[in-house]
Amino acid sequence: MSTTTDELNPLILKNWENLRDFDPEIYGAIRGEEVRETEGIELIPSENYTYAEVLAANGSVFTNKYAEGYPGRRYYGGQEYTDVIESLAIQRAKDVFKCGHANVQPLSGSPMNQAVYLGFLKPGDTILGMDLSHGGHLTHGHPVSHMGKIFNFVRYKTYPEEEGRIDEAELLALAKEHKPKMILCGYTSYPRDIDYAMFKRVADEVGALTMADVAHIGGLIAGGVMRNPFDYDFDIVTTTTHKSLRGPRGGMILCKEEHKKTVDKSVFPGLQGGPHMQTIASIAVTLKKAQEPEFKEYAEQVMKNSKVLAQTLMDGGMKLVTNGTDNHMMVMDTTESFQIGGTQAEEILDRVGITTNKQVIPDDPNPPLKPSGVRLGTPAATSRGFKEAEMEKIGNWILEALKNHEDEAKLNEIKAAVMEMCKGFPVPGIS
Ligand code: DSN
Repeated sequence: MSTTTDELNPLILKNWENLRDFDPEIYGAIRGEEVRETEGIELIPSENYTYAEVLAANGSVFTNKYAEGYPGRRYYGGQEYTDVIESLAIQRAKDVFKCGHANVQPLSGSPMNQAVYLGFLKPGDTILGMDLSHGGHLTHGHPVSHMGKIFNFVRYKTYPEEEGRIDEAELLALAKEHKPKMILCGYTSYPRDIDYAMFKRVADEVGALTMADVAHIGGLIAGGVMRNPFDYDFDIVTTTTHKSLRGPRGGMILCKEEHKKTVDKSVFPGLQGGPHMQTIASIAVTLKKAQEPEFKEYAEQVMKNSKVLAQTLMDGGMKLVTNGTDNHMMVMDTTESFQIGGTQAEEILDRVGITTNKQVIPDDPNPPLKPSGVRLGTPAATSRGFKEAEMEKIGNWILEALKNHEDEAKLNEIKAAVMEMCKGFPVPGIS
């Protein structure tokens, strides 16, 4: 190959032409998804529109490469470029999250949490984590998750009517009774910030490790608009990279320097084989983006948008779990507000081009596939440039659609308005 490394490879466009010609069904679905993501409003709080640069890195030749091991000590040859990208990703993660070590190899959120438990604990050990209907994740010990079978999860709850407060005395009593090896905070459906100092106090009382799964709010911590668990001396922090951080689908385990060996051994060879180097290249790009001043502005706007959306919904009679939000997310109790279950509400909103996801509410009497609520969030909408004015419109469309869901003409009118507004806000890397 006679090109220099800073020249664009002229085959890039040809690759897409080849895909279109060879496999029109798959190509058509990719183009269809581009249209869907462009024409509708994306409010699933765990999704985002990644950067054009990340799409490029993620579709790169690093998908060809095996790189089991870590920079400087791999089990295959030909690592001069893989070592460059992984070392950069690690250093940038340490800088962004202000921590002693970062492992950037977890394939996504579930393996990242599994690697932590399996590395630091023995089967049967106790983990004190959040009740799942109050916002905990499947990997925080749901019986259907393998982790729930291997470890003994004990649950704490929130007070949803008191803004989702977690009671320190209750947490301490549970910790003293069950003597957990690890105390876990950080959630998948919790609209408030976390009192890491309180968790650390309780953990210190019983000699437990502290872990925060900040998958949802990693970007908001990176942008400096939410608390960073490392400022409270946490041991381990896990985050996915595709949510508020705006990167590729992946995961990272961040920790104190003293835990480096345990974490690295647990990810590889403990749990995984060859890391996905195309993802690691994209994570490095994402973390470079997170260090730019624009990312702080982005994180601030995510929070402002979330406040406006929550207030608009509450003003229109929607009951929100925890009665508001301190982060990018809110959970609507559509059953109590409008006697519409979460599944039906999600379908009604899909019908008008607003994508959300059904969600259990604390101590939900209904099962996860037919829950009482719907979860919303602002990271993706903010990435395409929506600000407060657009969020107010979206909040009102949600209310109108739910209140008039039997009126086809009204739903068509809202859908047309949604598409019209979206036309003015291109999606990064797509439109
Ligand atoms: N599935 C993710 C979410 O939607 O929150 C958590 O892993």
